Amino acid sequence: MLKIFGAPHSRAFRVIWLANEIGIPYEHIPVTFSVPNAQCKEPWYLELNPNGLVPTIDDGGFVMWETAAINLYLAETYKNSLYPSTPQSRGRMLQWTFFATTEVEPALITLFRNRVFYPPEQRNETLAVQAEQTLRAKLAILEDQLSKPPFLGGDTWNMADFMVACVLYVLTHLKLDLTDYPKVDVWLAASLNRPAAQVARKLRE
Ligand SMILES: N[C@@H](CCC(=O)N[C@@H](CS)C(=O)NCC(=O)O)C(=O)O
Repeated sequence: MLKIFGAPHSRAFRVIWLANEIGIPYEHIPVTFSVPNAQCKEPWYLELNPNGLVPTIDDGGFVMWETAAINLYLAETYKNSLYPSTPQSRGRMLQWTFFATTEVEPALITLFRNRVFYPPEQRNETLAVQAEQTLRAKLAILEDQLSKPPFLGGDTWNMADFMVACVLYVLTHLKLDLTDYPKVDVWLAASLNRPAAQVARKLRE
């Protein structure tokens, strides 16, 4: 059975959401990542993932890490209706995946750390302001896209939508004003309210 390593409030959340979304049976091993008790730095875990971060999966002996890669692998391996069926729609899924992980996520995480996660005395407001500016520019691109077909994947919510929505989940902790991005706001809320997302969100509580 698929094993998913990583505390439910880590990026493992995204893998747990997908496993529920496409109906893969799995065992969840909630490896911790915060100091001083970071199990992801223990030798047994480093054998699985030399990068010492969560999540990691073991799919019947095939071990891999990097969240987005894991989810693309699972979606392709366990056939399901969310996986795009043409080279073009798969290209679009990859486009939005790289956009989410390389363009959106760094700004989102910097903003989250400096507005929410770090203790107040460690927060850097200059970095937060820059990150918010970058993030808003990326949200404007998503807003524009969602004004055309209703979903990033086209006419239906598919893996392209999943790969972006699971990264944007952090927004729910930021309480960023999304008035300028009404379509993103509605699309994200609907994505995060999907039954599979709710299962994964419940584990974080
Ligand atoms: N690019 C990696 C990042 C993984 C990552 O940073 N995971 C965090 C938890 S969400 C972690 O393990 N942090 C522990 C650390 O930074 O030492 C991925 O997407 O899987």
